[in-house]
Amino acid sequence: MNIPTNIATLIVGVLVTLISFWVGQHHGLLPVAASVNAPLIDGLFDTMITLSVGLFLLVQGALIFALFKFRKPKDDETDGPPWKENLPLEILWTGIPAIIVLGLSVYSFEVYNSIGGLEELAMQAHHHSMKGAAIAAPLNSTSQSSPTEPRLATIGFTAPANVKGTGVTVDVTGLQYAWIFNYPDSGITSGELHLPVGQDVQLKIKAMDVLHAFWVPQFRLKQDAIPGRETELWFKPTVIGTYPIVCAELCGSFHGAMRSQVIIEPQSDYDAWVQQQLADSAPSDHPTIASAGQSQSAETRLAPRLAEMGISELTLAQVHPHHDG
Ligand SMILES: [Cu+2]
Repeated sequence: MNIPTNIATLIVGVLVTLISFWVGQHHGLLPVAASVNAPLIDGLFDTMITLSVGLFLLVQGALIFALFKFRKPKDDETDGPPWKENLPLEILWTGIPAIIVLGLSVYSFEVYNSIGGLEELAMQAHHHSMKGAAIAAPLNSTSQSSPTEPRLATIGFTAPANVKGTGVTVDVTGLQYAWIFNYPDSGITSGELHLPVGQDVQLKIKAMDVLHAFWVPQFRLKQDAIPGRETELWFKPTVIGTYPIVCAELCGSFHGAMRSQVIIEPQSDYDAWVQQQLADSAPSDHPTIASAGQSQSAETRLAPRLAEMGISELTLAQVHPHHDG
């Protein structure tokens, strides 16, 4: 048997291709793309949908076609002709999947690299090599995780091209069962993440207790929060709006309730929010506590707000980087 090459096959091929491309562009399965990373992920996803639809139509079409075409005629008890092998067909159905898988591997690796996925690995390699070097040269042990370290550049890793991580830095802490956001520049601690639109953002993610995962579907970003190890995310929010922050790692009985939200707003609104937060947490707001003087800790000031969130002062003392001593 040869591979069929007639006009009907050609038409079917063109149709399958057109349908696949159409579905790949119009599946509507993804939420709004709200970060610079999102179009990259979506391009990969659309490509995979296109290929999957094409393969699905081909395989199911061949099955249904064979059902009718090779149906056993009534009262026909004879067997079909025996087939031993079909080399062209076997080359085709091995070669095409191999090319698809290889192409998707290279493509997805490129996307992963563009959104800074490899940067994390480079950091770890760097940290490990620095730990080794620190024994011989203690002065080096203080320089830790700058993406512009020459050592990283020489092995081909640089900060992701589309995000520099220079705009807003936020310390993110996951704990059973909440997210806490600390802005080291202003000292603000919040239960929801506010960010100005169009600014490069760097999140430094930690976990207090067990594994969690920081996930914003609209950013197409997900990063593990790991006890004892800091992970990072870089992105730039591009669309104003309020999006869910979801814990994407089963972390205990109330994992499903471990949600917060990220508010992407114009710079002026963001600045106003920062001012409001600073005013809210000012010592004068809590006269009984304020009488303790200027030396009061951030934990003490923030305690009333966090009590509302169901987070204990003890927990906060562990989370907040500005605790005494
Ligand atoms: Cu969790």
